[in-house]
Parts: sequence; structure tokens; C-alpha cells
Amino acid sequence: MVDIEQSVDIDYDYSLDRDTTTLSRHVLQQLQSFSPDAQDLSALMSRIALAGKMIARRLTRAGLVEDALGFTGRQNVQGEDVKRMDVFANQVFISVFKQSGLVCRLASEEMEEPYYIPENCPLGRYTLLYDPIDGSSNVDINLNVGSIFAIRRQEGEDLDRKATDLFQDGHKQIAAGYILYGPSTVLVYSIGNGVHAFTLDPSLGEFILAAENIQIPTHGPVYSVNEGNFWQWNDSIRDYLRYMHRHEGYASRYSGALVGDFHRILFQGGVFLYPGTTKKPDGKLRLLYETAPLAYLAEQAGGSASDGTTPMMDIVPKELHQRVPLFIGSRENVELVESFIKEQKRSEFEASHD
Ligand code: P6P
Repeated sequence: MVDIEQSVDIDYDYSLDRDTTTLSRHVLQQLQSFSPDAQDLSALMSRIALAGKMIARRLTRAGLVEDALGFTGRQNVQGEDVKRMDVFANQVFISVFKQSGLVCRLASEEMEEPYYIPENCPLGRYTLLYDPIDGSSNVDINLNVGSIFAIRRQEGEDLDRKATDLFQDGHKQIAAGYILYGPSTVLVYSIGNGVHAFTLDPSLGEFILAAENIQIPTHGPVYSVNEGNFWQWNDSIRDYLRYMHRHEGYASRYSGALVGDFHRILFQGGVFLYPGTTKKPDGKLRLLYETAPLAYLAEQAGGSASDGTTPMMDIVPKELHQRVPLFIGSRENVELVESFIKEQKRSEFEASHD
């Protein structure tokens, strides 16, 4: 048996090793295992990457492809106008898991009930929870949008199709991440061993490792919130915004797409907040496929996330499309917002007990 080291002079080529560190390889490297579970996770992430590539391809040509943009004329379970891209992306995630034997159920912002892939049920051991296009109002004006995903193990065969095993807290997520469709397409994910970012190389058609073990700065300058809702917030949030307006060192950034705003905070630090409003006391964002997956990433990256009082990862969903207020980002920035909320609760308590 000829030892390849002897026959070929192999200098370590960093760029070659980087370009071959695909997502599926990275998953197995992190787990240091080739067990069936590890192989499952690797395969799951590969299929999510394929979905990301297909959606990115459609988005880059959306202005040129007939009927790619605009509205379908229908509303989704959230009462939101459904864009053609929402429908396309929703279907892409279903299609990439067909004939996989991996995922039996998919739960999405765009579907009132989970979708069960016939050939994968009940043997499919995993559930994909996803927002296929987050920030879809940005699609028609060519601004960044994203896909958010989480993977949970399916517990039991769910023969009554009530998916009750999904109504558990965020610690039941075994993987979570997002795909950001921006100037480049970036996939950020964690399987519980840190947060890692991959950039799509269109010439290779592969997501290539770009950053490992990303850590959110403990404090950052950015606060990301729709200040147009100021009139609908309670006093604690208004007091927090006044604090931001009156202290040096803060900058307001808000894109209208959660994924892009979170991605900025992941790298630069700060806080994203979507508080409850008078019209939507529980806020606008959905727990199972938006805030819980991002909370998983935030905590893996040394940051934090809550609904203002309870850690997001501890919140138990009561129904599939449950909304929650969201405060997420750098630990110190989140704590500052929470301190305003705590102060208001304290003064309300004292007022009611005087
Ligand atoms: P508003 C997009 O519709 C979304 O779900 C998030 O991506 C985004 O952060 C938020 O809603 C924007 O909502 O009320 O500020 O337009």
C-alpha cells in the first residue's frame, strides 16, 4: 500500500481545506462522531443548505422571473398578505425533505397546521420549524430577507396529528439557525457547539465556512426597534427609548427584517426588541420558528434573549403560532431593557400596595 504522503509532496493548503469544509463536514467535525444521530444532523443541515441555495437563486432573479414577486392575493394564518416568494420558499423546504426519511413534520409561519410528508411518517424522527421568508416585505424592494429554522426531535408517532410534542420549551431544539439573503447568502447555525457562519460560493454551489464560534459582544451600540410603535408601548419601553435618545454611544438600526437586524447584532453587539403593543400585546414575532431559534443562537454565542422577564429558551408554547415579545442580543444591552421593565413592575406593585 503506497503511503500518499510519500508519493506526493502535500503542503497544507489552507484555502483547499477551507473550501472543502462544507456544512455537512463541519457538523461531523463538531460532533467528532459518525454515529447515526450525527449522520442525521449532517444530512438535515445539507438539505437546509440546499433549500437556502434554491431560495437565493430565485431571489437573485426575482425581478426577471415572471410571477416571482408581488402578492398572491391570499392571507396566511397570521392574517398577513402572502407574497409569491413566501409560497415558493415554503414549498422549497418541504420539497428538500421529501424522500429523506428524516423529517416527518414541517411547521411553518405559512401553514396553519404542520405538513406531514407521507413517505417520511411516522419513521421521520425530526421536525423542521421554519419561517421560510422572514421580512418578506423587503423582497419587492430588493432588501435583505432571511429564512429562520429550528430542528426538534419528534417525540412519539403523533398519529392524531396534534403535534403536542412541539409544545415544549426551546431547550428541545437540537439545531437552529438562519439563512440571510443579502449581498451574499450566509447560513448561520448551531447544533449546541457554538455558532458558525457559512458563505455561499455560487461558483461552487456550496456553503463554505466563514466564521466559527461567533461570540456576541457583551455590550454593543445598536438598538434595533420600530420606533413607529412608540405610541403603543408601555411606559417602561418608552423610558428605555428615551434613555437611548439621551445617552451617547448608541445607534438605531432597523431593516424591517429580523434576520438581518439580528445578524448585525450577532457581529457588532446591541439589542433587537419587538415589545408588545396595544394592538399586539404579545408582540408580532412567533415563538416556535422565529424567537426560539434565534434565542438558541444568541445563548450559544454568549448573548441572551427573553420576552422581557422570562428567558426565551424557557418559554413553553401553548399553540403553534404563539407570539411573544422579543428582547435579544448582547447580555448587557438586554439586561438594560429588562431593568426598565422590572422597574415599572416594581413601581406598579408598590402603587397597588400603598
Ligand atoms: P414591523 C417581518 O414581517 C417581521 O416578521 C420581522 O422580520 C421584522 O423584524 C418585523 O416583522 C417587522 O415588523 O411591525 O416593524 O414592520
